[in-house]
Amino acid sequence: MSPTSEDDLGTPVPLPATGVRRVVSLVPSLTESVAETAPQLLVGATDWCTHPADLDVERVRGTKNPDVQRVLALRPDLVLANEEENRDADIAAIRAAGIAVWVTAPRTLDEGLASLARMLSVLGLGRPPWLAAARSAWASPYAGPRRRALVPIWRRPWMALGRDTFAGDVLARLGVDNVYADDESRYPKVELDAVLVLGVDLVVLPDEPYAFSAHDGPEAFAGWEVPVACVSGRHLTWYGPSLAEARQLLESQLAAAEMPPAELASDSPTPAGRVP
Ligand code: B12
Repeated sequence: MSPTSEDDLGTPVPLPATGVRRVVSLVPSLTESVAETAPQLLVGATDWCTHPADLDVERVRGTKNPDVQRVLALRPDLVLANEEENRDADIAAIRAAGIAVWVTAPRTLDEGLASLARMLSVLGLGRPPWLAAARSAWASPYAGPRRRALVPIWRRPWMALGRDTFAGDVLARLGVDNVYADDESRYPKVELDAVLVLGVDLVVLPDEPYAFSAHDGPEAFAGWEVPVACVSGRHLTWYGPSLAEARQLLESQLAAAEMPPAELASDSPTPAGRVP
């Protein structure tokens, strides 16, 4: 009989008695976690699995549209997934074909670290040094002043971090409170004109999933009279080895927030939309 463990959603996952030897990851940050710890286990990953840069495994298309037949053809012992990155239908199809799937679902930094530890232990990998480094990097509480921020993650339409997100918790631990933390959605579509009434003193623009940059994003907030911080999306939203350096990097990127350029972009609110 195979051993069984429960994934983050409490679903029993049957595991091979001989241990997990072939893994397909459908989540970029989990791909990096396995690749940095035991690269020989990984046989497949998505086209969006960009780290480590030299990762040389079969690609199975996107996180939201994996090629299920290609996943199955790789004969994995275990497929790694995430509740919000992947679609239930794809996970159900893989399970229906008799392949075990481990679904992660962290919504806070602590849940992320615990989820990674459990996933790595199911893979027979124990506690790698990067996980200890990530724990220690985030161990001390933030003690400085707090700011209220809008954190867009998409443009056309504008979408932002909402309720119960891993990235929202990471920012909260850096003194940045999300103005949409109590929204009913986790990634709401937002009207920029409506945001200012919420009281914003910072805009945080990660460079993924939308590739916000100094040239695409900050200009939409001209007239808001609040600084804009361009930050690494990977360090903000990925639960994995990047957490070991994320605190220091994000702190410095938040500290470097600047007033946006003066010209107004076509989809920015007018200064009249600002509440005095
Ligand atoms: C919000 C968002 C995020 C959120 C996470 C939620 C998500 N991915 O949906 C954050 C900001 C964390 C994120 C991160 C990333 N994202 Co993203 N993201 C989006 C965005 C802007 C909206 C998606 C959306 O509407 N989600 C909300 C709804 C659909 O999700 P939901 O309410 O959570 O519902 C889903 C789950 O609940 C799930 N579900 C429900 N019950 C169950 C049960 C089980 C068992 C499971 C498994 C699932 C499940 O099914 C629902 C439908 O998918 C899209 C772009 C766009 N405008 O569409 C890109 C997009 C989905 N992201 C994308 C990518 C690639 C990424 C990143 C890899 C970063 C990057 N390089 O761009 C990272 C991965 C982080 C990681 N951990 O590895 C791509 C996917 C491409 C593809 N073809 O597969 C998109 C399409 C953007 C793009 N570049 O084109 N993203």
